[in-house]
Amino acid sequence: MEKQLSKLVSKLGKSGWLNKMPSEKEILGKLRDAIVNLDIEGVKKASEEAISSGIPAYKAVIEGMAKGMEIVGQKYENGEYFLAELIMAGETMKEGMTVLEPHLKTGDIKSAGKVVIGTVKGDLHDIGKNVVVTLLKAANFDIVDLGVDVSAEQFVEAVKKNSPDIVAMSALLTTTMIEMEGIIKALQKAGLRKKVKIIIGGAPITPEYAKKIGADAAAKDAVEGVRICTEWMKNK
Ligand code: B12
Repeated sequence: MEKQLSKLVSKLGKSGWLNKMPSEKEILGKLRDAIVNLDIEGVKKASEEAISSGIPAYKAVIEGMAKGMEIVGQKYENGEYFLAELIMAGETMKEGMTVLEPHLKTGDIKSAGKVVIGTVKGDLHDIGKNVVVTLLKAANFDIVDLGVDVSAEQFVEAVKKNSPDIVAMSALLTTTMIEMEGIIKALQKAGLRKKVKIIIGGAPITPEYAKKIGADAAAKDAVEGVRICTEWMKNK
């Protein structure tokens, strides 16, 4: 059996068939480029290719599509892309997510913990937050998603109502990240701060900023965020 298999592999190798199979790097590159080129059909195709090649869905999101979004941001800064392209890039990423998201789910296992999450007041960016939500769900967390433009009062109300283990906040703008401090202060004032762990994220967020405003952690991406939340729940 082993001999037959190695014969087959060698035959395929000689025929060049194996070499024609795109590598993981190539597929992730296709995903990145499809986002940069605002190519909805291309992103769907590359997402399907990623899944059929056995690339983990989270990797396709973080190392493929999110990398493309970074480039879109740079193009916007350089004046090469305008708001219309930013919107299209967001829509393109959402299409990719519809293919990848079902492959991130792990089923009905016991909840790992409860997370209240939202994008802070004044900020409408939700693609990154939604990636975090998807990966937290895949790790069996119960999620209360407050959406975008969420005020301190709404966070406080949601914590009172749902008694979560973790509060997660997202901000993509330097003008809205400052809202996070107000939300932490509001939780303190309501006597809820000690009952929850707080994690923050988004492009302008750093661990130093988290420390400065009294959050428990900052994550550079959704994978790191889920790892931190999972660690917290283990130590609870
Ligand atoms: C798409 C986009 C938009 C879309 C948003 C669509 C949507 N539904 O979200 C639209 C067109 C609406 C938009 C609007 C604006 N945008 Co915009 N946008 C972007 C862009 C290109 C990509 C953001 C994105 O989705 N990235 C992909 C995701 C996957 O990455 P992410 O959000 O960073 O999230 C990851 C991590 O940060 C982390 N994470 C995020 N949140 C959280 C939370 C937690 C708890 C954890 C653990 C982790 C985590 O995990 C995620 C996945 O790994 C960025 C450029 C960039 N490179 O960030 C500009 C950018 C953020 N936008 C910018 C600007 C200026 C604007 C506008 C003001 C433009 C305008 N003139 O109107 C408006 C503001 C609207 C508002 N009030 O919010 C600037 C911000 C500059 C600044 N320093 O503040 C950027 C950086 C572009 C630039 N280079 O100038 N934008």
